[in-house]
Amino acid sequence: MDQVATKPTANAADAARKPGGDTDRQAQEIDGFQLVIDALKLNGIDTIFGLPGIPITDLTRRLQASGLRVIAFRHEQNAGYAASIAGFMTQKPGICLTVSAPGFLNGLTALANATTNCFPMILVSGSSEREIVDLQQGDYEEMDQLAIARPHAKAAFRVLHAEDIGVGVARAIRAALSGRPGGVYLDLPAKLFPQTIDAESGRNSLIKVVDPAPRQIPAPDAVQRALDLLKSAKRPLIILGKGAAYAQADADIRALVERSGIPYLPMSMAKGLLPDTHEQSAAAARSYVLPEADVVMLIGARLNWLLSQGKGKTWGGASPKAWGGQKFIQVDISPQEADSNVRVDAPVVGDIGSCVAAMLSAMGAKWPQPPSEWVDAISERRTKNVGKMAETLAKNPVPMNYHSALNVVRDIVKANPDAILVNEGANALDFTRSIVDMYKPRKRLDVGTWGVMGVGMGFSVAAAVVSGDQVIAIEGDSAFGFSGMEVETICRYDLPVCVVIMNNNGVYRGDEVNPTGGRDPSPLVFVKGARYEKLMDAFGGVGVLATTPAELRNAMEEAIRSRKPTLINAVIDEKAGTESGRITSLNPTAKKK
Ligand code: ADP
Ligand code: TZD
Ligand code: MG
Repeated sequence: MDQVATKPTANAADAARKPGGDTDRQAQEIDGFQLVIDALKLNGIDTIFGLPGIPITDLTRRLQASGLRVIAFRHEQNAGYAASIAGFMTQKPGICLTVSAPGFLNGLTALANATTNCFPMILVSGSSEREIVDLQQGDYEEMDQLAIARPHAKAAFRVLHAEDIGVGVARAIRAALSGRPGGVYLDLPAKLFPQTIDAESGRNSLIKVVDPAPRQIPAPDAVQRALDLLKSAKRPLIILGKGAAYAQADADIRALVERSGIPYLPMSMAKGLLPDTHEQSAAAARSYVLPEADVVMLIGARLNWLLSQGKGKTWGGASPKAWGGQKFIQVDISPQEADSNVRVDAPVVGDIGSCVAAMLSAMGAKWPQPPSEWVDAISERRTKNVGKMAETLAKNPVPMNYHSALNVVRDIVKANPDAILVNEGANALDFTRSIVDMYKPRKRLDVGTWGVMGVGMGFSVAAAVVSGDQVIAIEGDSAFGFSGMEVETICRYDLPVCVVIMNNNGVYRGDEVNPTGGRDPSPLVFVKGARYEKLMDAFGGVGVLATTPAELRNAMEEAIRSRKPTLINAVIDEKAGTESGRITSLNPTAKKK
């Protein structure tokens, strides 16, 4: 947040000098619109994701006029997802700007998702007249937005007076970024924007947030307790989560893993924190290491459903809820996270950068390496599984299946390690995660903690805007449908996004039929052989139909060479997927295929 913003003085004066009024009085006043803009700029906010309308139309216009980048979407949910992932990538709160009631609600899903995923984001929504809303007298887009946002946000604020805008924006930024990051709601009623106050006191009311995410140094005894436990382990394991990716402590995290010699597992969005090809990666031996490990150090990863709550069969427990006997070290900024599912023997509370640095210095240069039986057993399984996967990937079935298509994506990402991979779907998600290696931190963005469909195009737009890097979005055909209209946004801003739709004609599979024999199709299938690539054509991008790995490869290479908005419709065998992908066990009465 330390970029120096343009002086509010100049902006206020510029605004007051706009055609229509040049009196001295106006020159000495500043309005709510300008104070919001100046407060954001003062805090280094340079990009806004949103969708205009009453009462924020003029705000979007004036934000752009003041030099901020305003990315306008076709649906607020996508703008919200864009803001949240921009927050994850940059450690600055992503800003989503919406209109009242329905626009606000459209953005709210993304706000709740940001809070769930610990992404820093601020949803700024215009709202209707308080007096009318509170008496329920039927205003245009009437809704008590603050009350509705509160349970879905880390914090929620409303600003009623222009002189409080500086405080409101500062509080929102601090709440989003400090401690465990999350989603914040900022309610700006319509009446706030045209309010004017004296320009000088307006300027003085703005706050440039100092140190919005203060370092939180772990207690030395907590660090020592963790290291003692780690040292005692016979079969230690490190699990890196997206909190570790967010922390941007990449070099120290790598040094910790390498100096300790301990095998590690990356959670989905932590892939690439160390290259997936790293010799200590145990990803290809996951089902072996989880039940076998005796001490597990979690760094920025929660023991939620994605890790089977730290117990049960996955961890070697005798029954679905039984503890597997592992001891856990948990490195996390939230002091309440430990013991949420199973006992944590060594919580280390602090920001990951400070925690990892403290561990490195307490470890010293000579750290006993884990027993070679453990490391060798993992490496043996890894080699076997990687070999098996290589055989599967080399097959060339007609039609393509997930493996033969993703083998191409795997090569393309290897050749373009700076490309950002966005990924959603069920089979399209799970196969991509396990097949496509990542080489650099924060390059894999996906459905996260909720497994939510619909993040695809919002994430893609934000990733391209924020980084300038090529984006590759691997999308299930169902997943794509949730945000597909944003291909227009991708074309409008001419973003280097290559969308690949793994088109298997449906949700999980495309071969389901209506059991009654009636005319309606199964709820799980779509129009067969849909031509998604024509959507991209419609807006001036490049659309390609790919029915073979060679066609897919050519189209992806051309997309990356040209950096043109591209949509590739990759035709996948409609019988290739499994119900719910890898999480069939969570699906009540799942059909066993
Ligand atoms: P994954 O889904 O990859 O397992 P989670 O979202 O479950 O990851 O966990 C991320 C954890 O990281 C959260 O518990 C959060 O409190 C923590 N976290 C986020 N940012 C930081 C940070 N800068 N320092 C320490 N912990 C962090
Ligand atoms: N709605 C939302 C917002 N999130 C969800 N996760 C779902 C519905 C349920 N769901 C999944 O969990 S995956 C999925 C849905 C609808 C789509 C799977 O189909 P796909 O991928 O075409 O995207 P595959 O490759 O066909 O499995
Ligand atoms: Mg599908």
